[in-house]
Amino acid sequence: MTRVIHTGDTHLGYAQYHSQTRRADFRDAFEQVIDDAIDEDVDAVIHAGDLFDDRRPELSDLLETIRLLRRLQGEKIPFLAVVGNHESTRSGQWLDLFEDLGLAERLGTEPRTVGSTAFYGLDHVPKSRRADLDYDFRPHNADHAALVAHGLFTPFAHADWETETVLEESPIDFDAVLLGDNHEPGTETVDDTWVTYCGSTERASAAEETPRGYNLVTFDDGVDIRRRTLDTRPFVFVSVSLSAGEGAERVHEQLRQHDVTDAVAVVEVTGEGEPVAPAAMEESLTDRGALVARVTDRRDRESDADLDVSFADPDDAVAERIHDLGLSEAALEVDETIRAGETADANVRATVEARVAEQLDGDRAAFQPAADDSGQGGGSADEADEGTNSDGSGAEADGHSNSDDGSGVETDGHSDTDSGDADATDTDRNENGGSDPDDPDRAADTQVTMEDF
Ligand SMILES: [Mn+2]
Repeated sequence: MTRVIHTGDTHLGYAQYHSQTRRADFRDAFEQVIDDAIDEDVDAVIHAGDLFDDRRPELSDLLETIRLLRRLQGEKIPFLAVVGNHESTRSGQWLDLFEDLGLAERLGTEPRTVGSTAFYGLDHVPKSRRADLDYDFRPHNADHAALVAHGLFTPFAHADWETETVLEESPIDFDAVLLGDNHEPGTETVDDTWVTYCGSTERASAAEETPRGYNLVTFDDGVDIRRRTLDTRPFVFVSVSLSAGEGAERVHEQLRQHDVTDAVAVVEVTGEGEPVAPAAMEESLTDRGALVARVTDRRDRESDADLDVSFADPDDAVAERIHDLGLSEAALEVDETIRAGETADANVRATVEARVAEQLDGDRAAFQPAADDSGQGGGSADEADEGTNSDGSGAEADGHSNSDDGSGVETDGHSDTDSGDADATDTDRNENGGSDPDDPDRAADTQVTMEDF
């Protein structure tokens, strides 16, 4: 028998809403998983990728991660993981550093047997390179086998990677596939194999309304997958529909009915009525003790459809528009160097020249315009899913969270043999909340992180 915790998408280091408290929340959620692993004395902690939110975690995030992994190490609980799209770098993987320190093991094509189960790993691989994958997993002698992978797999929402293909092409007969990337938990079977997303451990976007948690997976006669929820930062979701003649006072009245103390308050205003000033409402919510408040007036869109900018976070808005432009990877990098980079002004010209020259030499694909993936961004899931999944049972994967794979910028085509270069487009951002999946604001899942091409 083998009993493991299956977690993933912990996004350590994510200062959501530019809040250091939120950064600590992500750390705390992961620490709860570690606490439970030790309390339950599981045989291993399996991490399905996106340990870090960013490929450049800060030193404090690294130190905290080492501290937490060391707690597992002290209890002789192995930490087995794959690399997600958020944390993947071209120069090597953080996971290799932790492996070198004896704090983690990177799963791959060789079996890693824990008890009666052999575990294998498949890092996130950009779409453009999946055709070349040979799924060449080596044989094992265990009773059971499980694949740990990071990506958007069928039959879950927003899938762009066929689970059937992986299972068919793999020489191993897997009992279960333990997944990360889609932040919405869910469990299904594909060709008699259990396929499950554990979901994120903290809300990496306001679209992640259901409770956060992880899976407790037991391999015995069969595979038993149980969901455990985590005690995370409260999010208060309020939708106010105004009638003609109503305005800010009505919104305030509705908001006063909610306890927002220490919560992230996510408010949307719909319907008719008079204009409201989101900033004033956000201020009143934070005055009442909310950690963060985000108010979105959905009615703006109808009259101003071309201008899908939410001033809740201008950086995200700019990033989203740039994503929509469908620029090549090289162009995005030039933009990053000039606009938002850490390069001193005096060095911008030289830096841009050097990087473009480098790409001309080795990475011509970087000059391909991004494919048009507008229309796939954000939550294209059924709005109805949101309601049906609100019990957090995990049976549904409505996955508003992690939908845009940034396919437009995957033509990176460089020769790095390490799998899992992060896509240029980030996948799971939506700080503006709301429940309309087609709303461009909601599609602001696409935070473009251009630091590192
Ligand atoms: Mn993720």
